[in-house]
Amino acid sequence: MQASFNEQFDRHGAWRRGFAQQLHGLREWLLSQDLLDAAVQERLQRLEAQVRGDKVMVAFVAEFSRGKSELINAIFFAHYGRRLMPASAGRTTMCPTELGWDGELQAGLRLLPIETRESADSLGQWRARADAWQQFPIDVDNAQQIADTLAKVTEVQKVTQAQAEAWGFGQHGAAGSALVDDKGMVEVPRWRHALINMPHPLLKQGLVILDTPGLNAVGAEPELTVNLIPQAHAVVFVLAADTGVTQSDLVIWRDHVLPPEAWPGRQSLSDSRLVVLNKIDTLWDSLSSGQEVQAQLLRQREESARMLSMPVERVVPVSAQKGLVAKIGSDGQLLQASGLPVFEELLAHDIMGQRQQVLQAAVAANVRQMELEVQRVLNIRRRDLDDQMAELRSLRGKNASVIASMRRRVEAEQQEFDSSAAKIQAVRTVYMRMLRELFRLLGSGSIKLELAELRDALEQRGLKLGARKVYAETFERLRNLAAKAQAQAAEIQQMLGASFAELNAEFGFSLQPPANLELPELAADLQRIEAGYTQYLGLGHALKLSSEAYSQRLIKALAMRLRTVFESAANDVDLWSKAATAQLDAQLKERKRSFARRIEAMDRIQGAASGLVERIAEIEAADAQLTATHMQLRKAAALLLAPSAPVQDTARQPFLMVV
Ligand SMILES: Nc1nc2c(ncn2[C@@H]2O[C@H](COP(=O)(O)OP(=O)(O)OP(=O)(O)O)[C@@H](O)[C@H]2O)c(=O)[nH]1
Ligand SMILES: [Mg+2]
Repeated sequence: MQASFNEQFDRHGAWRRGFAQQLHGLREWLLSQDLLDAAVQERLQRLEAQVRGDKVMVAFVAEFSRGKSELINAIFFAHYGRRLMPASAGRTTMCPTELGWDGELQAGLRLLPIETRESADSLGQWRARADAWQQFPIDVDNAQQIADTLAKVTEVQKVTQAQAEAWGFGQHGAAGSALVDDKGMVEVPRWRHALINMPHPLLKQGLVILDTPGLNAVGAEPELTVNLIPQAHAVVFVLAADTGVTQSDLVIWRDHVLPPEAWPGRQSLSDSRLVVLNKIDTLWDSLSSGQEVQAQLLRQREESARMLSMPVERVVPVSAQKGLVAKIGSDGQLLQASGLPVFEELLAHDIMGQRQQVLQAAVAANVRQMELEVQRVLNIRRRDLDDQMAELRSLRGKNASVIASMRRRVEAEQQEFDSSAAKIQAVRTVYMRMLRELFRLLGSGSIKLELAELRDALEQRGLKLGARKVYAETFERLRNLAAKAQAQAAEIQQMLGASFAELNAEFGFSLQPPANLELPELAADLQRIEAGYTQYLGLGHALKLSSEAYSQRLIKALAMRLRTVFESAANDVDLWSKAATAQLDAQLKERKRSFARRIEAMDRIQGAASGLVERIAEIEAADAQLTATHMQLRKAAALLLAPSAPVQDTARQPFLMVV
């Protein structure tokens, strides 16, 4: 029970690795059968990369001092026998802190100085510049050294109010307006963002944990509130039993945890949000009976659930501190009382369930498509064998001159076929032109263009009361852009459909009209982003928006997010396009091969009387082989599509061994 989160995550990791291995095996096999065309290859590679490199982000968000960092210590780092992430009374974690593992880098802490806020570049852009970060190596076997290093995330510095404002802290400072000292100085965080790279088993498997500081610091980093938190797979919101749900808890919940509207395309929100009612040990009062404490706890859970509009089962009572102590001291009873195991179980179940669902959906769609694509080639091969067989049978008992004339006929056919290449080339040229236009629509240039007006509006000095309107118009235009891209896709599809029909009629190909190219994710994502950002343009943020640097960061963060979304649509287009045109290549190749075989067969038959019989036997064998290949393909696809697909043992061996 104790390692439930770890165990579940481990199982998920094994599942993914097994899956990736199976996909890899399938690819090798297809290659050996000469069935791996560009489209299938691309599809499998993407799927493999998605399954292997899958990251899962869990964000801990709450008002300061609710115990976020302590909870992270208790869940992930108890085996170090001490507290690793700094957790103490008052404000502690001063900058957003991401924990993960990147094997390319050394274990260590990287810190981005707060001064980088003077530039309008987004956090995403800074991530790519290694030299902007200060690096501190950590010794993974030395808990004390790790704790000492991680203490840096609590560092602050005093600056003038003007400076604090330039960095986006408004007149709040990092620690509330009360902290302007008698010299007029404000305390602000020393760092803007921290990245901890640690070879923890869970982090190695793709888990990323995001610890955040209390309210003001969260609000000051648009990237965090508009990109990182909304994209986290799970958000843990922490309340403290000794304070109950305060006004500022509610503000954070409403502004940063609870997305403004139901998110299209996602399962219900409550599945990805967990509320922790922490510090329940403060209720373990020696004067009250156990029953009284339980009753009070239940009341508090119900009250919290009501205020946050969450089901009460998703408000989990926990004592992070006692959980940590219990794990370190191997005190089973205290651990149960801390509620930590129940929470870990829920968290693991949520995250893994969600990720597995997403991955399985991707796998299902791609494997089915791949199977169809491969089947198509197999069908062509089969038809070709049938034709060859008919041709050979018609030659039975015929004399040499009949065979020679047949050979000439095949050669003539071959020449005629070569001329189809020019026609196909013409189709390709038109197609490429149309495709380029589609990629242009989805490219970063056109997003930049659509954002120009909003950028202008936000970059003006002073209060930006008109920003909301410009914002709505901008999204209207972005939606139009998406619609245009969709229309262009439909046009391409039509063009290909018509050209394929012509090629089929003229040259006897069996080109299938390409599947519909739909970009439903694009529209849904746009809607999500629009809803997610609206709040930052409201009156509540008017003051913050009057800071030029803040506005610039906001628009950069928005542009970055939009680019990702449009890029992902462009990727879909790319895959679709490869699938459509790979058919052309495959059929040309098969046809060329078929001509060569037919001519070779005629030569053999002319050379020796036994040639015909031999050739017919060969074709029969090839036909049987084809049937076997088809069966293997179906088996492999079925295996990949099975809901609980690869278990560790079978995953170790290439799937074909099973056949
Ligand atoms: N009694 C009790 N104290 C706790 C518990 N969890 C955390 N604390 C204490 O609460 C204080 C704040 O904990 P942190 O983990 O630093 O809180 P945080 O939410 O990370 O706060 P910031 O980093 O400032 O945003 C520390 O002194 C912890 O020891 C708990 O379950 N019970
Ligand atoms: Mg903290």
